[in-house]
Amino acid sequence: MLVLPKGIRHIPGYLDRERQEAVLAEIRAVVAEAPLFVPTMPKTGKPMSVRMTNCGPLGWVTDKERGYRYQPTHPATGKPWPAMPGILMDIWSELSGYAQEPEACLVNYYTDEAKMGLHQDRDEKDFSAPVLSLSLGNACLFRVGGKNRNDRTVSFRLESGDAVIIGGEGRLNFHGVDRIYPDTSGLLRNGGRINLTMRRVNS
Ligand code: MD3
Ligand code: FE
Repeated sequence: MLVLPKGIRHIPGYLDRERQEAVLAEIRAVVAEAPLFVPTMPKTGKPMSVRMTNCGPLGWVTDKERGYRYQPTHPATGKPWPAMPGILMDIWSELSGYAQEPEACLVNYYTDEAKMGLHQDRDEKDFSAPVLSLSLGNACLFRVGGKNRNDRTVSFRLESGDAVIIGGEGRLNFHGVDRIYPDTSGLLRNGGRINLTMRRVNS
């Protein structure tokens, strides 16, 4: 039996197909207004393989010059991020157990070749609020460890419709996406995977 670290809860199949389609339609509208951008690593400028955009008052961005940060505008268009869709607000209230609304929703798009290295999320001011993740499209192999890079990790699949809730205690655990499994979902016509990560940023 797979045991996840304390503070990390996986809910397989939380969104049924109809609700996945409804969320996807909203995300397509977000991407139309706030195009996917190529995030680059601080200092080196090396591009990540994931493409990103955001909705809500704040969005996570990174580039060579200014590094990881949250900001209220899109890095290419300079426009404010699109509003957080109501359906995402609803899912946040159903699952987060947190009274305040999410401030940021990061949209990560993975082609079937993309991955995300093991990392910690520490660009938020408030680590006590939960983080809520929703997966759409092809499955991935997700990995989560402890608070130190060298801690033991556990790996499991995230499928379309799955939710992961990271509570206060799991907030600083290392995590990453090792691979995408092609042709494991019919949700996205051109394959790949979308992950939505909803957060509080400034407490
Ligand atoms: C576990 N995204 O954008 S979401 C990220 O699937 C990120 O796109 C991954 O890691 C993705 O930063 C994972 C699930 C997640 C988010 C935050 C966590 C898991 C986490 C923070 C601590 C531990
Ligand atoms: Fe992360």
